[in-house]
Amino acid sequence: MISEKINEIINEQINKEFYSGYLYLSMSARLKSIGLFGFASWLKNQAKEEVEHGLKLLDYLLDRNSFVTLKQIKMPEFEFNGVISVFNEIYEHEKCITSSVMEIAKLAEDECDRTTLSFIDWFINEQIEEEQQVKNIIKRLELFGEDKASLLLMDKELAV
Ligand code: OFO
Repeated sequence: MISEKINEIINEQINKEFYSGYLYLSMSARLKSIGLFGFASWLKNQAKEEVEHGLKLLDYLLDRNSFVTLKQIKMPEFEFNGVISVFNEIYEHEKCITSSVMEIAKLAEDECDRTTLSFIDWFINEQIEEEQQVKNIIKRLELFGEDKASLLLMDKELAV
């Protein structure tokens, strides 16, 4: 069994992952409503991945005979000021998630909990990949600014 502190921080992380899913789903809905179907489907897919991350953490707690406490998921908040602003918000959000994953790793290290440390490694690598993916989208959006033809081309590319 893992310590109470690790149990608690992982329960918090489950909530953050589900919140991420909720946030990306609401962004996806907003983008779909303005006709950016590719961006919307990419985000909907990200939302599903976030739920998978939450479930992965939940299963870990159960596999370690620990307690799962599902907390209230807050209402997703974001300002819609165009596509770049959405992706900048996602990038900032992912950086916060990376910090909280790092906090789990730090706590596991302090407690010499090698099982949690090795488990959380997958999340650290996933965060590197996700931050990079979002940064790459931002770089390209910045490149063509307000050009609608390029935006629609990218929308087509991102469709999943
Ligand atoms: Fe956005 O990644 Fe989950 O952890």
